[in-house]
Amino acid sequence: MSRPRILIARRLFPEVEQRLARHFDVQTNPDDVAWNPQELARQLADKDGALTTGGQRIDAALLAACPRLKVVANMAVGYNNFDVDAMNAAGVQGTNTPDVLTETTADFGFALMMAAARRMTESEHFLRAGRWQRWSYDMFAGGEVHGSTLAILGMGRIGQGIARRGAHGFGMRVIYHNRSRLAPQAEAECKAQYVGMDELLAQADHLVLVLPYTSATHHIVGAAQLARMKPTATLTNIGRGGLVDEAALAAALQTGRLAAAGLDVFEGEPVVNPALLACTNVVLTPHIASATVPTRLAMANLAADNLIAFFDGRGPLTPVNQPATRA
Ligand code: 8YV
Repeated sequence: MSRPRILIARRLFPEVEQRLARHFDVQTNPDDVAWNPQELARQLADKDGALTTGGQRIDAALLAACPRLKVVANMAVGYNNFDVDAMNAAGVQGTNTPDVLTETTADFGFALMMAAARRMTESEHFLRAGRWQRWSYDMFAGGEVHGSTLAILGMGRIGQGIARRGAHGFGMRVIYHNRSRLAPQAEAECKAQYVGMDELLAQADHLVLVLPYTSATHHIVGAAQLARMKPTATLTNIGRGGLVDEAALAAALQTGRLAAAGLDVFEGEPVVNPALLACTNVVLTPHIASATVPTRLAMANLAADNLIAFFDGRGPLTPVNQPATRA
């Protein structure tokens, strides 16, 4: 029997590419081209499976052009690049990479919140520009982190990781809002109190967004929500750019309606809204919350494990959908 054909959509750890090549006929992307949808469909037209990295849209149009495709393993915990309904209808299994990135991503979310609150990049730019000439009492005076109120919107694994860091490491009061309330034991572990969305916004000293991006969470924080926050508060987004109305956020940052923001994700990434680039009180990073070498390797290996288990007939390890059987 011929071996399944796999596309690895972006350049990956050589050891993971080699591992996959022991199981499959593998096509790699050594030049690391970010293919457009038409080119991706062309590359996938004769493939049985794919390893994607979150930036490739798997939708009805692509699936129609790729009749052999049976499984797509996303090297990301988020899978908003998957049209799950279209994949279910087409009989295509999707998988993601939960758990292996939780603590690393929570570390980064916490660091980004702190960097925004304590104005770290803004003050570094000032220093590098040779503008530091003397001490002054309010030079880059920011907001307090320890002992303040940490508000988490989206209390999944990563949200809970950030909550634990705030509660246990920094003595913060932790409040959260989520589709569903955590079990009492999970709430106790991160000393977190469930509140409604309005209360979350009004009480937040530092609001952190860690929820999945869906049609229901599109622009979940816009002008109306920002208006309910304290002007001294910060907003950090490590979920997906589309959770925030970026134009409204930029306006709030520019007018002093909000003190600062930390953003690792952007609606049009890798293109960043110029209105955000024009704000000095925002820390901007290029979607790197999970980017440590061990974590990215674990993510790549889990995506590979999913493909291997799927084609072995063991079933996917971390499925995200329940597809109809593909003919
Ligand atoms: C990924 C992420 O690195 O896991 C996610 O959902 O956003 C990041 O950890 C990114 O999506 C590229 O795979």
